[in-house]
Amino acid sequence: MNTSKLTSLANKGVIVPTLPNLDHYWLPFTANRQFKSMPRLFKAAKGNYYTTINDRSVLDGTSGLWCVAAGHCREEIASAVAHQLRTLDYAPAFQNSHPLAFEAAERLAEFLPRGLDRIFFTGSGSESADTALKIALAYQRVTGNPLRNKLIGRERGYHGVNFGGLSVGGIAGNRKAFGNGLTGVDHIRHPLDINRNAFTRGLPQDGGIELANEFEQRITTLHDPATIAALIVEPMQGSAGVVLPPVGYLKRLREICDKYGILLIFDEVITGFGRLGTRFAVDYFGVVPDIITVAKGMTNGAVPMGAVAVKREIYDAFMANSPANAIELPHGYTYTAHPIGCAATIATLDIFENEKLVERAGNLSAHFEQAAHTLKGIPFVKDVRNIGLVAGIELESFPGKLGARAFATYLKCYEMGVLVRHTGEIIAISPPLTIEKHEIDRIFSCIAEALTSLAAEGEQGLDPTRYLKNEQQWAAHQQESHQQHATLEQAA
Ligand code: PXG
Ligand code: PLP
Repeated sequence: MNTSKLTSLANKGVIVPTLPNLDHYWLPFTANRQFKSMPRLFKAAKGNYYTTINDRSVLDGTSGLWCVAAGHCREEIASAVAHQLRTLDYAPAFQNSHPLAFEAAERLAEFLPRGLDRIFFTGSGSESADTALKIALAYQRVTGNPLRNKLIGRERGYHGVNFGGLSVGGIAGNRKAFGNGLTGVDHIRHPLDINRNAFTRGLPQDGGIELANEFEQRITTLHDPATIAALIVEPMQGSAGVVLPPVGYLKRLREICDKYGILLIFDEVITGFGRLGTRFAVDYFGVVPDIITVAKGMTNGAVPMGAVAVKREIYDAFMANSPANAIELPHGYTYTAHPIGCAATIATLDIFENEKLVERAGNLSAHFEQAAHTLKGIPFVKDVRNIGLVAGIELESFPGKLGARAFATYLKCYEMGVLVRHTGEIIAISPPLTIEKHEIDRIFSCIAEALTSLAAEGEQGLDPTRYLKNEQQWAAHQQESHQQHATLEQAA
């Protein structure tokens, strides 16, 4: 039912539902039927907290989906975006542009690791991943290596949901429904080894070099290395449940890429913008790729936007090897360098600078690590992994119900007013960089409490219908009142 119909009913003294009609929106990566039976809706947010539609305060332990690094509803971003919308709402991205696009690129280039200072704008992390892969393939072609056309990704990798990123990605559940994807793609092993490294604080110490060497072995035995265009990896695998590279691993991957002329792409959609306590994972690990992808934190989540930064030599190669007046890269989006995205990016970079957010995150990471590892010994916790302001808590599954325990933990924490993220049987924590120590403590003590109560409840604790009774009653009531309105409306 539309708003004007509801308003006219309200004017007739009929009670109007406060819950929107849930029928039409198909939620992404969500169990839609389950969600719609107990909708978890936020109506506002400020700083490190959300307000739910039924007026509860929820501490944001996840920065939204890893994106709201500077805390919610930042006035600086809101006013920059509002101003831009009133000044220049849109300018054609192809064959025209606007000054803010160049300013945003320059500001980003200053913030990014040195040398990665030629910037292509996108609308999301998925678009960044596909753009980076296309630039890598086209680069090999313009530099006279058209047979270098294979792409290598990694098991458990996440590079978004578009066909390129999906193909190099390595999360089986995301791939299997969607056919064959790109051809000419292979994957290297992921570095997670719980048996060896459970409860390691920070990076695992051992095994990095041998694991990276497996990449070399794979490309030389299964492929001619001269057919590989690029290797794409997340320096820390976020979506697959916080998988950390062992010491020395990324550096060795870089060496192997150099040895065989393979481009190295770091997908920093999650690790960029201070998440590890450094500006980028590049700074944390001291390993510099040829191409970096970013999104999320770049606009503080306020406007959908991403970017791909390439080494100057890559950009220059396109300029040097394309005919005069030719389009050097036939690629781009309607919304590439969208004015409001550029305004949000610049405002976000200002906040990072003014509030020294990266240093703040770095200074908090020891406390965060300590708090995360208090979960050792809590029921079902079989590993805690941490780096910067990221923690992954891996749980033992209930037999035959993979993911049910993490989902119940998420629901229980949500009831207790803390938002955590669950993926498979892993809880991932990644609070805004503006988080306070007492809030960090609250997140982990809430998880401990949730798990302890799940242990007491046994299998029935895994049943989602046990949680959020208010939301459930309210959803049922609201659905009913939507139906009543529809009936009244028909009768009228
Ligand atoms: N690359 C990486 C490394 C990512 O983490 C993407 C690309 C895709 O970005 P977009 O903007 O297209 O979603 C991502 C996104 C989670 C979670 O809970 C992670 C992401 C997105 C949503 C949820 O781990 N990562
Ligand atoms: N589909 C059609 C029919 C289009 O015309 C366009 C862009 O012009 C697209 C898809 C791509 O849209 P976007 O540039 O927003 O990615």
